[in-house]
Amino acid sequence: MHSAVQTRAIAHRQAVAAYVGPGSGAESEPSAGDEAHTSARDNFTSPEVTLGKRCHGAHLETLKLDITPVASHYQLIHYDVPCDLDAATHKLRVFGLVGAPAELSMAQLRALPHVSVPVVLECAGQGRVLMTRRLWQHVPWGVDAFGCARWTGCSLADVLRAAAPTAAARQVVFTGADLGVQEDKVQHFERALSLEDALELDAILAYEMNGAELTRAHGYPLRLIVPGWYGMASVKWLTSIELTDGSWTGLQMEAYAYARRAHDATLVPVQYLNVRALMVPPGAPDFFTRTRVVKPGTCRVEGKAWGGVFRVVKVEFSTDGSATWRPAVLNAEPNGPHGWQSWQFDWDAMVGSHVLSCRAIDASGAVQDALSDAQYNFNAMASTQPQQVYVRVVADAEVPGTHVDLAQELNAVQTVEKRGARLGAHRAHVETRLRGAAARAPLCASGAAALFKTPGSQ
Ligand SMILES: Nc1nc2c(c(=O)[nH]1)N[C@H]1C(S)=C(S)[C@@H](COP(=O)(O)O)O[C@H]1N2
Ligand SMILES: [Mo]
Repeated sequence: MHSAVQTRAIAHRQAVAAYVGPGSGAESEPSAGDEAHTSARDNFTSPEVTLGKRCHGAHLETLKLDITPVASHYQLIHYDVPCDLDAATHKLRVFGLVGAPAELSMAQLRALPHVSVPVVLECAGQGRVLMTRRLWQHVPWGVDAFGCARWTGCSLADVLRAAAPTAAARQVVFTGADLGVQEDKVQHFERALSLEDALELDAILAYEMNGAELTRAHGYPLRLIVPGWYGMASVKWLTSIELTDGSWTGLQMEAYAYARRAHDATLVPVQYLNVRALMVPPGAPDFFTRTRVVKPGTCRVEGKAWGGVFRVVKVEFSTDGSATWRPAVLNAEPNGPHGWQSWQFDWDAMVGSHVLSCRAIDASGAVQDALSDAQYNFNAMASTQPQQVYVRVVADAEVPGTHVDLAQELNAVQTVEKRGARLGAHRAHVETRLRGAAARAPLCASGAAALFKTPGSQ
């Protein structure tokens, strides 16, 4: 039996698949001369690099922990961090179609009953580098746009009920203090929920993260947390909540949307989290490429998985670049209704090169996407192509002084990149050939192709 929220999540998923999924008639590639997208996986633009440093990703190794430390939790900040906000004077304005408008101080919010729960937060741009065409101005996330912090605050539903929405109220608009320009228009960061979602998603008006006051970058002094939805719904530096008749629309409803083209009038705004598993890359990393070095023998690979408003029922592991899958072991219970499920897989690591991947399946039967060059939606949102971790297994991998020659992998990658750049317009053809080669070749070659396909995924 699905809850009302889960039923809406399934309807949303179906709407997305019908709009931008396979066979939907969506453009599979931008047309020639497209300025909005990169033309290859390795040509990062200056805005991407700048934003990628300001808005850092999580450290994948923290997937070992049940709770992501604040400094390792990803961050996404569209404009500037508003550094003039002060908890002593901050006010949350609740207005619009309500019987009892209010201006609530932090002291008043803290006096209300509170909840304190781990919540998986994930940016909708997660895994964008795995798409053939990235949106060139946005953060080029690997699979690192996630975190599971413990958020403490009062219930959004309690505050909304106290404000007494009128019969005409349909929608709740959340406004952040941060101000900037996007699509040539000055604006605050704003995002809306339907009134029923705002009442039923267990959303939190949060003032603490991992037991301490919010940091400025994460929304001090007050932010919204919407469990089970991609991160754009969780508005930071919250200054107001407006109830409307449902007619409000704003740029972040379009920017974070499944679209077929720029300024798409019939786009589907991004909502629910997709199912996903991630692993702690095992062994030790090469500083620059993040290629892993592991010693032979049993290697316990650990990770976390989440399914948004659905439980994770299965995690699968692949040691051959996601050609074949074997079941991983789920450990105990998830760390809360909105947290994540830990899992492990004992891999018999043999000397050589390998590409490790994992994927999750949720209680509604949803499974992650397969690796694909064709997958594309205009805003490059919500990719669930599996993480790929390139591993070289060598004897004495843990002994300082051991010589490890990763030139073979580097050369393979550089050759692939050079070929791609040289052939320009024939890129798709090259990639098709590489895919064919990867299917036929021994593990080493498929490993190199996988590295090329997933810069930053480790
Ligand atoms: N006011 C405001 N809220 C915001 C944003 C923002 O730029 N401004 N970014 C959103 C996006 S897209 C994401 S993914 C999450 C990131 O939250 P975090 O930085 O705390 O991880 O915040 C959301 N809330
Ligand atoms: Mo995001």
